[in-house]
Amino acid sequence: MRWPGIVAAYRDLLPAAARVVTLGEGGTPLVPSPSLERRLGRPAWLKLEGCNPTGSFKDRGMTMAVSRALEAGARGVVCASTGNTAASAAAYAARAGLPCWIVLPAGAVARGKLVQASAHGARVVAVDAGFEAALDLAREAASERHVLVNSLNPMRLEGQATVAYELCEALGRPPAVVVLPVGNGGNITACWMGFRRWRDAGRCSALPRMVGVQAEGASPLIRGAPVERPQTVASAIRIGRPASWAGAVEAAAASGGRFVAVSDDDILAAQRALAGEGVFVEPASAAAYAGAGRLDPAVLPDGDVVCVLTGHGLKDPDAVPAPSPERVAATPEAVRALMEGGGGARWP
Ligand code: AN7
Repeated sequence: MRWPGIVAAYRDLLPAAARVVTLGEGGTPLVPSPSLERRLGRPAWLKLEGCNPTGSFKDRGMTMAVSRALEAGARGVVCASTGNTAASAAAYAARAGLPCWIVLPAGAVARGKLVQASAHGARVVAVDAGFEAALDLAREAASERHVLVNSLNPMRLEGQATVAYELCEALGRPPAVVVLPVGNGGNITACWMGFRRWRDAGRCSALPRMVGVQAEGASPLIRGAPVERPQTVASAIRIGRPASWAGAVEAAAASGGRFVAVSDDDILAAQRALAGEGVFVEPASAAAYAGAGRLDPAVLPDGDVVCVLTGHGLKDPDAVPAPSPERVAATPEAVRALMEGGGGARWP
């Protein structure tokens, strides 16, 4: 069956769109995590949002935001970004035939994301400031002609809510716990909205606990105060003043969930562990897995635990130690001798 993209798949739960700009986003794999199941003693799942068209969950929101912008007669779209919003906005704007303007914190965006934005023809502006200032700039520069497609645009959250619908359908009921990385707070807000919509439509009665994971050096929601100069290897969530602060707090509190902080070492170890079971994600996404590993099985509700893995590992190749292939003679004997000895390129 051909997957039509989230707008067509969940038409009954989304605002109407006359003309849909889609790249077939959503419908992403949900695969078991043997390591997390062992750790938590419950069915544990990985939602592979890195399998979206531009390699991150942002595509779910971007199909809605760009469709609506086109419909409203916009001349272009604009966003600030730690990288994935930029890549997604650039792709969907290209698809719509609209120019795309991107404001980035200089030197703070992973290589794969920058490459994507320029490949799709976006105009990229870098400022000597953090993401928060870049967002302020984009917001002020935006207008009816140049529509802001950050998650402050309500269409973004509408689209991102569809991850909740997919989880409920795939499992036949809502998960007991959903763990996801939090930067600006848009995604946890949208996901929680999605579960409540699913319940209000009479399709389930229970709701999951929402657990938001932040990096220790960029954890305003755990500290309860903005972080002036956020630091973490997970550049996607290097955000000290989340725009959707209230929505994120509400999602965790109302669902009986919480926020968890994980160190950069935890994040990189989680990235390696996931890669070891065949799933390559960027550091921000690995944070969710690291946070899930911190949950105490003794107080965890029964049922499925889902880790939302928001972005693909290829987004940020520099976060991984450079591979060092073993050099051998170009003969089958030399290669076979290595294989028999169990050698090969390893992640150090
Ligand atoms: C892989 O692209 O903020 O809490 O500008 O790229 O909704 O911000 C990205 C965020 C998690 C956090 N995982 O989601 C941007 C941007 C990945 C991300 C988040 C981001 P929010």
